[in-house]
Order: sequence, then C-alpha cells, then structure tokens
Amino acid sequence: MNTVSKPTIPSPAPRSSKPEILAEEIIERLTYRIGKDAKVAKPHDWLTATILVIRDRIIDKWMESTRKVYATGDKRVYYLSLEFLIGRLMRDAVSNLGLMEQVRDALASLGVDVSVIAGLEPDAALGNGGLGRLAACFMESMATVDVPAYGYGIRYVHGLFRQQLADGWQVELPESWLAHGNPWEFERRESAYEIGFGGTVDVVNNPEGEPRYVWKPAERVIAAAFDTPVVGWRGRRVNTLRLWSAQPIDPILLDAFNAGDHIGALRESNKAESLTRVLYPADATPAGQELRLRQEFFFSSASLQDILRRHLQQYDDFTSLPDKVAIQLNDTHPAVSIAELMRLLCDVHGLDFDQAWDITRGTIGYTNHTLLPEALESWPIPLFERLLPRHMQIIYAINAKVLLEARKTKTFSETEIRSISLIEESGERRVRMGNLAFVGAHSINGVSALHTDLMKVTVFADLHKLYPDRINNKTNGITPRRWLQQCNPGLTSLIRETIGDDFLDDAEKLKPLDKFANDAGFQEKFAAVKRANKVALSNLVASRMGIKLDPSAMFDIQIKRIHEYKRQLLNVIEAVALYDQIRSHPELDWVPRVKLFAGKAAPSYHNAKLIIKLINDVARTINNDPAVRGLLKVVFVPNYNVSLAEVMVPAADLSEQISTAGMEASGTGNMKFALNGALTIGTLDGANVEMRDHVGEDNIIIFGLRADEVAAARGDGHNPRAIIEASRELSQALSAISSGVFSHDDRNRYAALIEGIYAHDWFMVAADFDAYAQAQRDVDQLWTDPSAWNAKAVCNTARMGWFSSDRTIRQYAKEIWRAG
Ligand code: T68
Repeated sequence: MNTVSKPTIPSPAPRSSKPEILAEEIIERLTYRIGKDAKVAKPHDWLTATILVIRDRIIDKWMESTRKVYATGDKRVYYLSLEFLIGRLMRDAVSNLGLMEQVRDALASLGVDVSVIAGLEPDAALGNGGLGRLAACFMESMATVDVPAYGYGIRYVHGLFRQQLADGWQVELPESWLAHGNPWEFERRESAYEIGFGGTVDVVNNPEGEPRYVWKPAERVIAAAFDTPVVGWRGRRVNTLRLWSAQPIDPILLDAFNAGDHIGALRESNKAESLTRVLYPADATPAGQELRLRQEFFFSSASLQDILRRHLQQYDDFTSLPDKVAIQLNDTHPAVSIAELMRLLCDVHGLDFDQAWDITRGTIGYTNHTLLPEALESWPIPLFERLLPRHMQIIYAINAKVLLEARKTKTFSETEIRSISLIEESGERRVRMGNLAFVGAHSINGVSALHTDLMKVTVFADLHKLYPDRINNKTNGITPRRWLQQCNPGLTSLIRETIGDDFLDDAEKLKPLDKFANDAGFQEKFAAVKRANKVALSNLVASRMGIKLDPSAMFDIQIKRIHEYKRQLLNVIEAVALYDQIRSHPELDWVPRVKLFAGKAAPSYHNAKLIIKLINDVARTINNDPAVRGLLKVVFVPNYNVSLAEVMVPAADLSEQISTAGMEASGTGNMKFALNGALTIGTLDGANVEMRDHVGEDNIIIFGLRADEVAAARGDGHNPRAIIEASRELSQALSAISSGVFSHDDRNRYAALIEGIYAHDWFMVAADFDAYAQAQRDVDQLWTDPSAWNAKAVCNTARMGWFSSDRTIRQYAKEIWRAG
C-alpha cells in the first residue's frame, strides 16, 4: 500500500477588483501570455489581455459552483441546443460581476478606451435567430437564478454568415469569429468521446433476458469539449456552456502520406473537421442534408455520454437519473438524443428496454418553437438507417410500444394512429422527429400561451389526445441584464434615480415606474434618453452607410430574420402607400418617420432575398425624391446581429411585430423593444397577446386578423383579388411595385412576388393591409401628442418585467425540471 498522504494544496488568493491591480494584471497578461510589449500592443492584444484578467475573476466562482452541486447532490439541468446566439461576452461578464467602473478605470490608466476594445470583440453568432438567442438568454438566467446547468452545443468554426449588400441584394460572406483566438474558452482534452456513424448491429442472444445489441460503427470521430463560463447577475453562480468540436481519430494517415498521397492522408481529418465547421443558415426550413443529421447526432451523443459519465461518477446507477438530471431539448434538433439515451442505457449499460424507457421519459423535456408544417424535421428512412442503424431499430421499437398503447385505448381512428406514428408512411418513408421528441419526453412545452394552445389543436392534436398531461406553456423571456441594463445604460440610470435599485434584481420591480408615466419632469428625462439612443443609432447608420437620419423623426423599426410570415413585405408596401400619399398631399402635416429594417435571409430562400432587394429599391427611390422633403426615410441596415440589435432596440419609438396571426410562435424581439420603451404595432400573435395583457390595451397598437380568423380565411377561399380591388391605396402600391416603378433596371423583378398576393395571399398581406395602414395613421396621430406618447412608452417599460427570462427559467425549473 502506498501510505504517502496527499499534500494539502493551497487555494489561490482571491482576485482583487481594485483598478490598480486590474491594470497591473492586464500588463502582466499582455507581456507573459500574449508576448506583447505594451508599447506596441494592438487594440486586439489589449482586448485579449483584459478578457484574461476578467476570466480569472470568474474562475473562482465557477469552481465553487461546480463543487457545490457535487456536495449537495442537487439536480443538474442540461440544455441541449444546436444553437447559442451569444453575441459579445465581455460587457455581459464585467457588468454581471459588477466590475464595469473598475475595468474602465484600469484601462483608462493604461491609455486604453474600454469602448474601443469592447467593439472589437467578435459577435459569436452560433445561431440563426430567436431560438438561438433564447438559449443564450436562458444560460444567463439559469446562472442568475442559481440553477446548476450546462448548455451543450456545437463549436462551429463559422457561425452565421456575414451579410453584405451589393446593389441592394444580400451577399453572404463567411464569418470567422475564432480568427483571433477565443480567450473565453477552455479546451478540455480529458472530456473527449468517440462518436460513431454507419456500420452494422450485432445481436447477441441472452438466455437470461433481452438480447444484447452491439452497434459496430463504420466511422468514428472524436468530440472534444470547449467550455465557456457563463456568469449570472452579481456573479451569483457560474455555469458552463460546453461546445463540442469534431476531431479525427487519426489526424493524418501516415502510410498514405509516405506513399505520396498527401491529400488522401488528410481526407479523414478533413471529413471529421467538416462536421462542426459551419452552422446551417436556414431558420425555418429543415436543412435535410446528411451533414445536418450528422451534426445533430454528434452533439447529442457527446452530450449524453458526458452526462452519463458525470452521473456515474457521483451515483451508483441510472435509476436515479430522472431525480438528478433534467435534459431539455431545444426544438427537435437534438431529438435523436431519445434514441441515443436508450441505446446507451440498454446496449452499453445493460438496462432493460422498459426500464430504460421510463428513465428516458422521466429525464427528457422538449420545447417546440414552430407550428409551420414545413419546418417540422423528418429524415428519410434510408438515410437514417444507413447513418444510425441501431437508432433506427430503437425508434421502431418505441413506435411499436406507442402505437400499441394508442390502439389499446380503442379511441383512435386509423387516420389518428397514422398521425401518432413516428414514421411517416405516405410517400417517401421518413422518421418524424417531432413525434419522437413528443413520445420520449414527459413535458412538451410551447413558447407562448397562444402557440401552446395551437399546438394542442394542430401539429400535436392526436398525440395530445393520447398523452393529455404533457403539453404545457412556458412563455419566452429575455434577460434584462443584456436587454436593458447593458444595452441601455441611460435608461437604467434614470430608472435607478427614480425608483431605486430593486428592479436590478427583479425585473417585475419596474412596476413602480408606472406612477411616473404622466409626470412631466420624468417624461422629459425619459424622452432625452430615447433621443440620445436615437442619436447613437444615427451615428452608426451615418458611419456605416453614409445616410443621415433626423433623430427627431419617429424611428419605426423591424429587425428579425426575413421571412414571408414575419411580413416585412406588408411593412414595405405600406411605406410605398405612404410615399404615394405624401406626394399626393403635400399640404397635409405628415409625421416625419424613419423606417429601419435589418435581418438576414436564408441563402436559399428566394422570396426573402427578393424582399431585401425590394426594401432597398424602395429606399433608394424614396430617400432620393425631393418631393418627400425628408418626411419619410427607409433604411436597410446590413449584417443584423446581436451587437447591432443592442444599438437599434434602445433607439426605437415604434416596434413592428406584424406576423400573420398564428405563425410566430412567440417572438422575443417584441419583448426587448417594449422593455426599452418602444410602442408595439402588432398582430395578436405569439407573445404579443400576453404583452397586451401586461402593458394594457391602451399602450399597444393591435390590428389585423386573429389566428382563428386567418385559419377560417384560408379554409374559406379567401379572395385577395377582391380585397385589393376594394382598397385604392393597396392596389396602387401593389401595381407600382409590380410594374417596376422601383426597379427600372428590371421592371419584372417583383411581378411574381406581388402576383402571389393576388393569387392566394397565404400570409394575409392583402387581408390585413387596410387595418395595418389605419393603425399606422393612428400611430402618427398619437405621435403628435408627445406627452401621451411618452406616457404609453413609460408604461411599457414599467410593465414588461414579467417577460424577464428569470421568470421563464423559474417556471421551467419548478414545473418541468423540478430543480433549483
Ligand atoms: C423561433 N424559432 C420562433 N428557429 O420563430 C420565434 N429553426 O417565434 C420564437 O420566439 C423563438 O424561436 C424562440 O422560441 C427559431 O428561431 C430557428 O432559428 C431554427 C433554426 C434551425 C432550424 C429551425
């Protein structure tokens, strides 16, 4: 026996937050870690050195948080998401640690401007839109409300493409957020797992029980972990975002290399690395390619292996898994986890199928983010079977179990049984990932009240009938740290002066601000903050685009992915109609407006790209027409991302949330704007419905068809042509666009796009146009009474606290995860 006792290892001294010490350490990192003399250091070097110093302040708390959950045996939450749209991290970390002033002073003492280096930090765009940004807000809120959590995802080398405009058309360029290295992350070489693809399944008969299945994959890659700490508000807790990177098992095939095949020697390596090289840029239509399924399985398998290893390190077996682990699937992208967890439990750890099934269902929850039928993921059986032969068997076995259960109730028709099945049988046979996620989870949640209600009667109607207790609602939220405190320091200071600091720890404590809604003195300060934010946005637009904006005009903003259901087209058609009115009635008192748009289109989405071009064509014509006298401007700001949103959101007077009712699951941009004191013009869709309930119907401008009316119109042979003919404004605007008034170089450019409105108007642009145009004139009317406008704006800020993602996370923790 080795009797040498372990030495006591002293803990490092806690890090000081004094500016002098911070400055000293920044120089130290610059010199010894980056190897740069302060005299020649570039801004990027200062940024890296500063992040390293901040990171040290996080690590102590990180280790403490990890140790605590081992000691208490608290339940761990795992958030599996193919996307984390985190944006920049420095301001978030510094502000949550309460070190803003100290870091600014430390850098100033070294002659460095914090805002200059902060602006150099790359915007980590490992996501497409709302779903990815929600995952990032949730990570911050889980740390804030003290839920022990891990986010699991993919460390894409290239996040969402950079958007440029060339003659008004979107052009996609690669984005390389890792080009200067990533000082936030820690590579964990010890946490690496093998991930298999393809091959065969051996069956070993077992006289004692169920046969044993052994998957022999034909290909293997390594999943390597990279950890980023996520700091909660006031540094209360630090959780981990663990992103997986694919690496080859053999980095180079030396035999091939030595035989002169230099390219072939790297083939394996390239193939492995290509797995995590790029994020798929489509946000609503499933990518459908083999590489996408490989990405989904790769990160699901790595995450589950990691989860099970951590569990076994602390507990004896897997019977306690549902008590100690909650796994939340962010949409169906990680739904293959259900089959993989079953495989790991049965084939690797020797559990019975039924026991494994109870554990799996007890552990997994699934969040649905869309009802669009074309957005529901499904995979052709031949592809699935070839890539994941064992998982295909498991899915068949699960399906048999579920269908038997359904048939036993004797209440389902054959049509209903077909809709419950995990296998789509009509046409090409496919695996339905939504159904798999539904049956493999104990909780299925929607992301707004309306969306959840619609789930029960549309996509999941029959599964809901079979398992009526599973669907529940968790209305989305946003983190008020990033989306109020950090992006709007002016408003934050004003609120602190007015009602004190309580709201910093609990956004619902913004309520007392309500009392100041009609206070003239307060309104004046509130308006001054808004104006300063509009000046800041105007400066950005001037420097990026050379366009001058008037900050006293109404800033009317629609920023989000470009999609027909989000109806940027409705907005721009209304701009055309307004333009026509301004020209025809120069004698009227038009309210000066700036209509700002930003957003990316999926590269393969033809109409979305055409809508971007249309906005730019309309912008060029309107902005250059002297008859408009600057009363209307249209601007499309390129390369929308989290950092741009952080400038645009606080500068908005009017927030456009105008999706076709029933189509936007929730929306979260809507919440960001209202929290920052913009009025919303919107349909009764997604979370707009609940926003109206919270801010009050006098403080939001609602128009248009409701979800049930849209469904009825679609069923009833909606006649858009008749509607258009009955609306002079609309028919003139549409014919101007389709006849080439805005596209002299190609008069037919928009003919087909506009014809779609005449022919079927699926997105109800014609159906809602008059109501929308009227609502916009009501908005103009309101704008002419600044005190009435400001009172409503203040009420929005005061009453939006409920939409904090802290509230959302507390609901998940209590009602789904039973954790924290
Ligand atoms: C969004 N979904 C919803 N999807 O559209 C939005 N999809 O209403 C909601 O507020 C938000 O989720 C959060 O719940 C998405 O953003 C995607 O980005 C996506 C990505 C890949 C494949 C499919």
